[in-house]
Amino acid sequence: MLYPILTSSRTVTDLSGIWDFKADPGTAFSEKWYEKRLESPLKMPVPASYNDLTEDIYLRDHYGYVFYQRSFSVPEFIRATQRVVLRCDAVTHSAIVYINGREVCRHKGGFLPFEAEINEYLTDGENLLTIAADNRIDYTTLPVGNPEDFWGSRGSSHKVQRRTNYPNFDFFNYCGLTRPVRIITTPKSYIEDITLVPEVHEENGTSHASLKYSVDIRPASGEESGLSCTVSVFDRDGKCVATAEGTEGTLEIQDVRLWQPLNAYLYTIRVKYGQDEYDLPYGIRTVEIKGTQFLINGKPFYFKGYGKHEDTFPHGRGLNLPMNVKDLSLLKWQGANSFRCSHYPYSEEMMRLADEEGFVVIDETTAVGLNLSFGGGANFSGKRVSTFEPGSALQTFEHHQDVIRDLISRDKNYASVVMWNIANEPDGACPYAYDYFKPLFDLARELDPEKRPLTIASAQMAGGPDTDVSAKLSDVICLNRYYGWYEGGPDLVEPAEWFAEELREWEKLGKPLMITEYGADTVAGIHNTAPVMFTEEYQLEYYKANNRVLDQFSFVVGEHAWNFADFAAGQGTSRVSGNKKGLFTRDRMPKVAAHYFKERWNAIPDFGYKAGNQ
Ligand code: BDP
Repeated sequence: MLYPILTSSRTVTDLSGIWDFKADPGTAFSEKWYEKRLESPLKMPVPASYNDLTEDIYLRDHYGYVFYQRSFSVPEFIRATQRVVLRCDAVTHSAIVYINGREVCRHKGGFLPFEAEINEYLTDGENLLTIAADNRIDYTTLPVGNPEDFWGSRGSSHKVQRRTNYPNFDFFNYCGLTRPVRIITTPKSYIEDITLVPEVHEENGTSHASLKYSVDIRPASGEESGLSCTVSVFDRDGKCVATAEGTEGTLEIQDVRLWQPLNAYLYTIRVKYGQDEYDLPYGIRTVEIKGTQFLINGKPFYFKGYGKHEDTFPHGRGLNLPMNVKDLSLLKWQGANSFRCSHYPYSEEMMRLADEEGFVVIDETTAVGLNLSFGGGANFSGKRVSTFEPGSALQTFEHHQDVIRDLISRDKNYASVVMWNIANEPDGACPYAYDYFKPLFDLARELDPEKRPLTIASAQMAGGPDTDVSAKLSDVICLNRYYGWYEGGPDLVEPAEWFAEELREWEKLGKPLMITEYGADTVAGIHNTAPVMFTEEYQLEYYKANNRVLDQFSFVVGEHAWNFADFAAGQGTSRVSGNKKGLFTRDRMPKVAAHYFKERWNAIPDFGYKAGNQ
């Protein structure tokens, strides 16, 4: 799906601003709230999560629908001649859109965009736009939630209401219209999508790129033939370096300037079809796995960086452009070169920024919480269930396919994206895990025009290569490991030995491996002369001990610390106002270990770090 931009043929109207808002007490649909102006609404900004924007604990933890409403007009001359489209970049976790009381579309999944043509819904003058957003998560949604009270049934009815917002994952279930809502116009015959696949050849010390392209066009009726399609490539100085005719073909770029980590170079791919025109910023680079190496542009890359979250105060998971810029600035300051979109696709604004700034990205689906084995698997009134057993309670497979489809469709052209993560910490040791994941890996491989590497971020409880399904499926083994925290903390010596022992097992597979999570909760400002858990000193010693292990193994191609910054999580006895594993606080101040990583990462080159892995 194309990102909405202004071009000579397209307009974009951003509906960001203050909208009317009201939480559904359970009667909104029977009272048809979408047909009229909301009564006594709150004022709510879009984009943002609503949860932290009032002082009401019940709204913060509201579980169910909320209604957002505003009005807008589209001039008659535009409606008459152009295709008018409503695009929602993210509504958590599912949406029903109404215009003037009529249902326009529904969408499931809170982190990917959807759009609908709305010409036929529009009238002269003001139109009433209502978006009902539902934050409920269960065993059919991604992420996965516990529809019932997982933790027991004590408590008053008020408490139960609050407790029902209980995700099966460790981040706060922020909701709402978290990314922009826009009205886009295109000509009636229009460019639906663009797909590019680069191939780079070296000749006499210079690189040449063959860029295969295909343009997905939608002619208006009567214009099925006759409209021409032209694709041109412009360099950064605006010089046209290649051009081709037709909806499919190859563009030859001589002496190509490659997109490199932290040294990005973006061409502009200009597509013209009939009256429609679209400009796609595009970096040319290659990604390949060779033995235990992860090659970018043919050179062995070492991942330095973090698993992140889209999480700020008070936006929640709402788009926060200043913080996106600040975060990438902090990563650069530390000598980091990459991050993982844990645990859902990030905003398109962040992806475009990563492309522009040269950050290497592991792009992730919303598949988190796919593990029903916690607590002995007794989630179902005491009955043991196997997470992926066909017919068991987890029914995410079809939605998982949709998420993979939509994620790859949205992000396939980003140079920054070098790998797709199909799931975070699923029940990888479940005997049915292979049957669940194999078709998903096949689907992703088929859909990705670039055939990037695929992975799963594996949990410790999935075990080693003999039990963890990722040993069979992942192109790069990605491990989330907490040796010295959940495993063996507060000891840091023996857990490091266990870590090394485990890596020796994975090494036998002959695949590259990176650590996608390791960390220790650390409350900023808590210090001790001895490294005691939760102090900044413990976090520092924890990372030193683990990094000593990572440095011993040449097949280890990267380290992503968990987490970049402290973030909000569900309430519980092990979370002190959120997860405190950040190397930065939630307002982005460095803990002691952030300075240590700055020194470490600035000394580690982006390429060729592991001498034994050349
Ligand atoms: C891992 C999860 C991550 C959690 C982290 C933690 O992938 O989402 O936040 O543990 O416990 O299991 O901090």
